Amino acid sequence: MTTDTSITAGGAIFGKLKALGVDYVFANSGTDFPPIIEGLVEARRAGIDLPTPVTVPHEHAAVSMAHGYWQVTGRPQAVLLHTNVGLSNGTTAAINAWCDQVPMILMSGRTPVTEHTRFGARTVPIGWGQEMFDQEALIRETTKWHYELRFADQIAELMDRAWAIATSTPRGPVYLSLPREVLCEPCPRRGLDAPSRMAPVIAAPDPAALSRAAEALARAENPLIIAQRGTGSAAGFTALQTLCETFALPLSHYWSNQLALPLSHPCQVGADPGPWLAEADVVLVLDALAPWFPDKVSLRDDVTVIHAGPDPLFTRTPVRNFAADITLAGPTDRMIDALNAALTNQQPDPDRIATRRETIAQAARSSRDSTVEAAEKGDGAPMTKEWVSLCLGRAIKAQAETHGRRATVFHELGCPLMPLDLDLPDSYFQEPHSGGLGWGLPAAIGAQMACPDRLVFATMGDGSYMFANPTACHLVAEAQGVPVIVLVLNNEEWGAVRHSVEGLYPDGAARASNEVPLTSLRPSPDFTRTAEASRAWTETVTNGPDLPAALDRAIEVATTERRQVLLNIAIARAAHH
Ligand SMILES: Cc1ncc(C[n+]2csc(CCOP(=O)(O)OP(=O)(O)O)c2C)c(N)n1
Ligand SMILES: [Mg+2]
Repeated sequence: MTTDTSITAGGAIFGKLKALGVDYVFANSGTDFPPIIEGLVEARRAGIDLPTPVTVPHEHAAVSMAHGYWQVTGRPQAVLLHTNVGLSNGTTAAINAWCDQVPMILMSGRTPVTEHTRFGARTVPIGWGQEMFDQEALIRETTKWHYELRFADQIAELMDRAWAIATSTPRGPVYLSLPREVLCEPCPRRGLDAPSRMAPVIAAPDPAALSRAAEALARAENPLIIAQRGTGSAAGFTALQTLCETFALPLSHYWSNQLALPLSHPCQVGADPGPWLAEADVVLVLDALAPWFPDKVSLRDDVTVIHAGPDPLFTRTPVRNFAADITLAGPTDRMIDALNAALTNQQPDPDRIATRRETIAQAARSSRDSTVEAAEKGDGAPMTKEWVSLCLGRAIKAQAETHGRRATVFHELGCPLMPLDLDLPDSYFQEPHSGGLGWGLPAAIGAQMACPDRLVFATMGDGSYMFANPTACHLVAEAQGVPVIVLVLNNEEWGAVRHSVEGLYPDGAARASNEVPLTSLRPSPDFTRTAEASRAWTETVTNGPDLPAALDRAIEVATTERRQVLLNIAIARAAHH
């Protein structure tokens, strides 16, 4: 029984989440949910301000939607799953969120502890079947903090703590398990409508380390920046351009899953840092988990390596032994500002900077030209992924010029970065380096929910599309009125797996066989019909030159009818390179 001063705990959680700035609770419910659903309606009736609950019929999609929503807003969301089984379905997506340092409040019910008498106690056999000694163990390695709620009156304070820890440097998901009997208890309303009483901890670099980094960069003959996970914010994106321009610093997007510089920037030298690294005397590793390929790169003996980022040593990665002569910890955008400020005290030789600026600009130009040239050769039937990227990038530019529309491309073995030629900080996201496939489509839907007027493209391989539980994703996109544009780059195989076999055994038996085992996805399903089941507008494109017009039609439908779109695009099986 609840009163004027209390509310069912299952509903109290929603009110508190709203007060913490959460807009959506991505949920997949079960028999642990009666006090959550009852409490939610009770809270609505009581006029409490609540986040919007969204029914997501697969947990991997629910967690990935929160991931994509964060990427375009910087606002952490919440996910509510069903006991251990729902949580385990969501765990791959939590591994991705953890790897990408995406804050979110993850919750799942816990089967009732008690077997009788108490309200909320076990009823049907799953109450016993879903019991675990340690449910939190499922998610322990990929959360910053985890706890099992013991009493309803802990909710306000615990959620403050969960939120503050999730948003502290380095950010990441937190997990709360919710036993059903506790969710059934009345919860005092005090504190539920207030923002967090705990401020997140924002790390800042050691001033001495910062001066050493600035000195090293200023005296460098052959500096290099490797940036993998973007710049932390739009302001960081602008600040990094200033840093690169002022000191003529070349930047490589090596395996980058976000943009750090506009791809047309004269300091952006492409995705291969190899030749630059061989010469480099100072390398700034900007939030990069694996900045180079240790077996293929040898650095100069006298190189100074600076690692800067939220967790420059990636302390939760057991083995990661890249040299780190100077480490700077803090949010990436603040680090860039700090370096800009520290470098104002340095006076590098202006002639050296001017000469280097010209060399870098030439290299940047030629890398960009050869990207376009190679992509243009891929317009066959079937076509290459690079051709799709080139056409999509051109369509995005045309939309920006004629309609002022912004666009974001999600890429999961879909459209490679370089031929897209994008220029804006949150215009591109690739799957996290944890590579738990199935992230791209739901992350794009989450982003589109946050930015309804943006063009959002989910580009992915046929394998990645199937990992995304596409039926569940299309249902959510239709239910939420999300006009996401899905490009399935369909080579009828797990090409990356085949390439990996051929890379490790270039003269091996598997490569010499007609069909590399365990990589074929033939006969390919007609993916247009999967999407049409949720009334998407679809087309199959087999001929490269037909693609630009198909993209224009897709954008027209998405923007005028606000309806989801899927293009099933025939992609050539690329040779290993
Ligand atoms: C959840 C999960 N299962 C398996 C893998 C292993 N894996 C890595 S790439 C890949 C193939 C992806 O195929 P597709 O999306 O069609 O892209 P393609 O390589 O064909 O371009 C697989 C299965 C993974 N990364 N994640
Ligand atoms: Mg494929």
